[in-house]
Amino acid sequence: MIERCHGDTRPQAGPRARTAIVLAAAALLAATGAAFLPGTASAGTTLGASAAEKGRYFGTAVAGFKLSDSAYTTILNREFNMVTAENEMKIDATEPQQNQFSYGAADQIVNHARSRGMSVRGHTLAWHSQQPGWMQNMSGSALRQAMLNHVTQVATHFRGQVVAWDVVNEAFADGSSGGRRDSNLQRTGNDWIEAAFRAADAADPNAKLCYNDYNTDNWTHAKTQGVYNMVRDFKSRGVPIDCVGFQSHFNNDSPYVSNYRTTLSSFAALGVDVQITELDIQGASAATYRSVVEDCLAVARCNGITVWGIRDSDSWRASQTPLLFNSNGSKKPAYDAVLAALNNGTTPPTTAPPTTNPPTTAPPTTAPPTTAPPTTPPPGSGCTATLQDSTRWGDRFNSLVTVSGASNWTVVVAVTPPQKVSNTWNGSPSWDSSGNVMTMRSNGSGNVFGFTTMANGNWSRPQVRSCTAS
Ligand code: G2I
Repeated sequence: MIERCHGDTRPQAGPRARTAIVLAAAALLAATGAAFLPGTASAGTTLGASAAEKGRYFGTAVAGFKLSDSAYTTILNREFNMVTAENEMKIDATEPQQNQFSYGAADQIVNHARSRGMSVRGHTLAWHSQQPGWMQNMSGSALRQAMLNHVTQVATHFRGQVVAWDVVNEAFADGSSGGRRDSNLQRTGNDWIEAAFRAADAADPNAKLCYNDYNTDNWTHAKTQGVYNMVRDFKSRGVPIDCVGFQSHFNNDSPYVSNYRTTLSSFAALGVDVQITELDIQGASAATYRSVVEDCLAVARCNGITVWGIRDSDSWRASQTPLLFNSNGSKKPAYDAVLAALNNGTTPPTTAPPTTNPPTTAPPTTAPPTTAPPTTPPPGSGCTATLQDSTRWGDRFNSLVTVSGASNWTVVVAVTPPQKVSNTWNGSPSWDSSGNVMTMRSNGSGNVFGFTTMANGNWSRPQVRSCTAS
């Protein structure tokens, strides 16, 4: 059974955090009997397709200059459904001279990904590192304004193309302080992080806005607690933060620890999504990779995993051979372990995940799954579209629509506000101005398309309004 993976196809309307995430997925397509394009990924046999069946994504960092390497792109296109530009969206790449923006390399990666149905994580808008020379030399209010302008310009450029932004990267100090890292940005005032989030929110109200850091995996570490306290504070004051990225560069000095799941679930309990954003593991222990995947699957708000490169030779730490593919492109035991974990893993819990100290906010509870029969709309002109309930999570649910009577079709589906469609697959969607009515057109992926609806408290079934053959 062949599946074609999904793209970022969210509507453009709706308030930010209330619309929740984007990154859910294709499920149960194997059971539909749908015909799909040859050459696309099979559910259960690639990282992206298997993650999608669990309502998650599996991504990789991509270096733009490697897109001409067919061995590289073969693996990229086959395995992954999320892409992060490894360097091309950083400040020095996108604004090399003040107010002169340069998007060519990043656009190339975004276009490569999105034209193949992969989504894109943006990395990163504000960071003490990889600043262009002009910014390194700035301070005070001039720097604050330059940073905010950068956030605004870049988030605006990629608006609608980036599903989640690392708005601020690595702002906390290592060691026992649990406080902020000193930097020129920090010296503009402690509120620089929330200012960056507010600017990003204004520029792209639909992208998920993440804080991203490393060495925040161990729940007992001061740095982890420092970030946790900031996120809790942001949530309590309404600062628009949607997600926390855990880079998860595991090595002998900063190893995977068994309380990692506690870390993920504790942050999630604050009301943010969690994402594993730059995973690599020194030596690529299959067991450790498996544990990381299982930990993510055990936390309902863990949306997905991104590895920081494809082959060992692509890694920033190549000598540690930390990735899932050998330098010759062959799959390593860690790859098999990850795929098995994705395929055998537990579905997201329908009850709240365990929380740990200090729990603050109760995780959302989940209504029981509906068992209502499929809804059949009135026949349209020349085709029939039948909507069927699919996988359901604590905050969202999937629907599958099967079209009969036409191979080129247009189906109109409506969701009920405040529901929002956060993801689609196997069709080309467009939206009305409300963002609640989706017009889905066939795109050669067969006669079954799917979409994820963020419930936002309303679990009513989306309605098929029409099916038109074209
Ligand atoms: O350092 C590992 C990662 C830690 N978290 C944030 C990530 O953004 C970071 O990624 C690495 C890239 O993998 C490296 O590729 O960030 C480094 C610094 O931005 C990247 O290294 C840079 C080199 O410093 C540059 O000299 C080089 O021109 O890569 C550039 C492109 O190869």
